[in-house]
Amino acid sequence: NRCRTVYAFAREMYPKTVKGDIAYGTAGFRTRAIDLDYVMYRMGLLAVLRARVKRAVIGVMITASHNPEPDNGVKLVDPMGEMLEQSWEKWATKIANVTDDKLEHVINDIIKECGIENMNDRPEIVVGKDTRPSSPSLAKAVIDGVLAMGGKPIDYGIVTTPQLHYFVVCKNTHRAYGEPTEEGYYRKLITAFKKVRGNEFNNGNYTNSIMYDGANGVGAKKVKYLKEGLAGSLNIAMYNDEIIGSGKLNYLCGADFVKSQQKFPTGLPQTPNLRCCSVDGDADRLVYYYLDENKKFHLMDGDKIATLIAGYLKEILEKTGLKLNLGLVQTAYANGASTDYITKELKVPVACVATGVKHLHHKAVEYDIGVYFEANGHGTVVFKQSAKDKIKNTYQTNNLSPEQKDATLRLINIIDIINETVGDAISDMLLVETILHDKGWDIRQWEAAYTDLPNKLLKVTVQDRTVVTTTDAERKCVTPKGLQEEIDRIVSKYPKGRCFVRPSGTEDVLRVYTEAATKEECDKLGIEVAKVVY
Ligand code: NG1
Ligand code: ZN
Repeated sequence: NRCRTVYAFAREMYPKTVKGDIAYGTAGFRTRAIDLDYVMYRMGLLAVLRARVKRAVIGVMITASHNPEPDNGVKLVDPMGEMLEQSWEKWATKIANVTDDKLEHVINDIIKECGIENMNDRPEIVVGKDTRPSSPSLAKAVIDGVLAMGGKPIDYGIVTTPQLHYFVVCKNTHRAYGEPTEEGYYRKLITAFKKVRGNEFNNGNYTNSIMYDGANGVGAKKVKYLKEGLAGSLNIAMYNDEIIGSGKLNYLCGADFVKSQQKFPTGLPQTPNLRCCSVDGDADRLVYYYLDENKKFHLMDGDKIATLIAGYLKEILEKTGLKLNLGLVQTAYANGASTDYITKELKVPVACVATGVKHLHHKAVEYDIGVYFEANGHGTVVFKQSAKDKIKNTYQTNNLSPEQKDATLRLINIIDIINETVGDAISDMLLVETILHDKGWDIRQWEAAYTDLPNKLLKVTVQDRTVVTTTDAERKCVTPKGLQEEIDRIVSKYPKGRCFVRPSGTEDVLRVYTEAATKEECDKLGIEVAKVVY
């Protein structure tokens, strides 16, 4: 009966209307919203199958993050907040592309291959969406899929991507990670933040006011609750909070605009030396920046955030006397100056992995405390359970000096400020503010740690981007034959030159990243390499 419902719904309400295939990539499915109805319905079906296999709650997030407003997308969230396991991406791609009359075959294949015997279980599927005007109808399609397959949809409405990951983890840990509600999320962050900050709201050169660019999206809607809860201890001045459907989502503002254009966003006051930050369309990326007296723009991107956090955690750990290993995970897009600084000055080990948060996350969990960030501002810190236990148990012992006790308590509260489940712009902002406050730094002192090498990211449209394959965390091309040798030859002409070429996982383009000693050389290097790959 159930099966009949599944296929009748598919044919009658969510027929596959698009001929071309789509692929479940680093960011799930992402394309024009008008082409996604049937994909959403089928992701609802798949989420229930995944939940039955894992015997756990699974999440479905509807968002296209920093993309323009007419786009949308969908990602599945695994039980501990991770991105969907890689081996299931093929099922997602298969179920999304099969014709309506073959849908039954694919579902039966999944059931058989994964040995699903609990087809009568009714697992919970938590569903969230961003503020795009297309999101409500797409969420309905997901929910219809969940219901048709016999799951129990829990609709959280409009939430940030990291909030949805948090809800999934709270539910699967039976609330050990926190309350699976929006209130629970804010309460956890606000309580921990206030405990660390204490009653001294300002400290040294640090002042407790920040300009916040909400990208006209969910990050603007949600920060209001935080703003109220933090009133006094941190003053958040909010900008770019247009009403839903304005068409302004991510337009000339938001973390992706600021990072990729290296420009000050529209809508914020251009007062010199104000500490500003931007989040992206689903509030999982964060960047900081300011304008100086000459209106020159200064960016503190994901690398700067990562080094600030890693350096600070190292200091705190030293104060506690705890022996825990700390590491930082970056991608090839991390500025070479940041990697140099963190290895040589801070002496924290650095690993480089392929683009995509799942790769960073998986590497970071190898450390007791793993900090991971993409240069674009997406990242977080993860703690091994054993490390958390050690920190808490140490705090209970009686042989700590007052300084050790203080540092250990600080670390305990900092863990609660962090959303370990996935990169979270709001939680990351509270962490950065906590560190700057403790150090008594203004944004210029933070910036002074190291100077970014001039860098450039180019997109090159080619006939078939899959002809380019890479190795060594995407830093070297394997095919086409001879390409890497040619790149090496060009790069060797430029002082401090670095360059790599890789196919994008989210757009039909090749990306060419370059770094060099001066801006002019960096641009020239980019153009030379782009000509070779074109
Ligand atoms: P692709 O399109 O594979 O380069 C982009 C970002 C990633 C990551 C994913 C997922 C760059 C250069 N690439 O990947 O860092 O955020 O989107 O959203 O920023
Ligand atoms: Zn995002």
